Amino acid sequence: MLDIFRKRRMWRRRPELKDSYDVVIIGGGSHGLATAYYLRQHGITNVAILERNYIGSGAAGRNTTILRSNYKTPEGARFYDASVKLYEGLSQDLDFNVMFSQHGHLTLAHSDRALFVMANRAEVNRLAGIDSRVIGPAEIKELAPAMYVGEDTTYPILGALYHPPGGIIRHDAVVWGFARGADAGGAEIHPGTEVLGLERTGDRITAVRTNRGTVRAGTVLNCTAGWSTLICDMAGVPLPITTHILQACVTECVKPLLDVVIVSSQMHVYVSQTDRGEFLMGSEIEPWTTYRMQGTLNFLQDVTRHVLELFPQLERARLMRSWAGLCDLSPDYSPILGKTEIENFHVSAGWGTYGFKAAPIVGKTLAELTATGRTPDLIAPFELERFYEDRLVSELAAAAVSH
Ligand code: PYC
Repeated sequence: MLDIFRKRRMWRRRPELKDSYDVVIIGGGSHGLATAYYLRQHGITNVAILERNYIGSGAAGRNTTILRSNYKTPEGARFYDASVKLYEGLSQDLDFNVMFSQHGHLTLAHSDRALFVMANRAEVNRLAGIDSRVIGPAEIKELAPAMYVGEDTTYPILGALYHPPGGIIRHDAVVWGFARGADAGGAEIHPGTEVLGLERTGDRITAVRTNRGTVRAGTVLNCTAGWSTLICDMAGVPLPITTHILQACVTECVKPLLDVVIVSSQMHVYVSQTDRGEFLMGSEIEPWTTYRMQGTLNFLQDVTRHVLELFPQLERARLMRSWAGLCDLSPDYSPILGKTEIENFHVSAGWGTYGFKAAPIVGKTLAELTATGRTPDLIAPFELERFYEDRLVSELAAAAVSH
């Protein structure tokens, strides 16, 4: 092969599956790939990432690309803040441009009650050292001059929670960057490799059965988001998770109008403008449970109605694409991250609509747990065990998606 083509390959071709790995990661999305990447920092390189489809084909490729850390609980805020900080340095770490546009995030308040909740969130955020504050309509207008902030609307804007470090990022660049870094560190990426079963002896998983053969594993990590309950069922570990869809869509490209992320819980919308110029918008999580990633007309009608109240100038813009992603919802809307009752089987699950934001910090902390056997302090509040000990970390209503 010519050198020029060899250099341009992002990662090695899929090799044959070996009989055994130190770590088998199920799920080739942002969490699985990030974990493989950070495992290398602990000298663990005999790693296989098993992906049923192509890498990034699940939630990593079907999200809204929003990053932020203005969460409701101190545990959540600290955790997502660590993630945003890793994202800030990720292009440099990976030597690959992940196109993080950190241009700020506004959560609109349309009632006194909403303003009170925002003020509360700002306090929690600031105590964790996170830049987050309540602002009034004049400052909102300065930050988003194209948005309609008149009082003659269904939901007049009284203020907003302003979070300057929030922004958007290229989701596929994150997937490709982590995949390239993981591959360079020796991890094997196996797309088209479906997990069919887990072999368990006592408190250990001994092997992973796949459509390409059975592999023995020192540690198994379940990073399959929307499908995490199915994989955990194979291990005999029930998860308190239900899987739903969240839909989003983009318009055709229009001239630059918006360079902050706009979110409204009351209108159930979030809107941003991509680097290409599309308006990316989404609405609330669908209430029914499903693994079918199929969109609905109702969603398109609702989301466009609300977005047009904020951006009437988009009236003639055409919709180009829509998609639905799986969201694995836990009872308190915080993740289920770390150890399970099986000593060599750890999970990254229960993300709801927050998973993509957490990819680097999940990778770093899961890698540390795998390498040392100790749960890092940052993720201790998110252990599965909390549901048996009544230690919930409620992130209910920390987003505009009805959860
Ligand atoms: O939590 O920022 C968020 C979000 C946006 C869309 C879905 N979740």
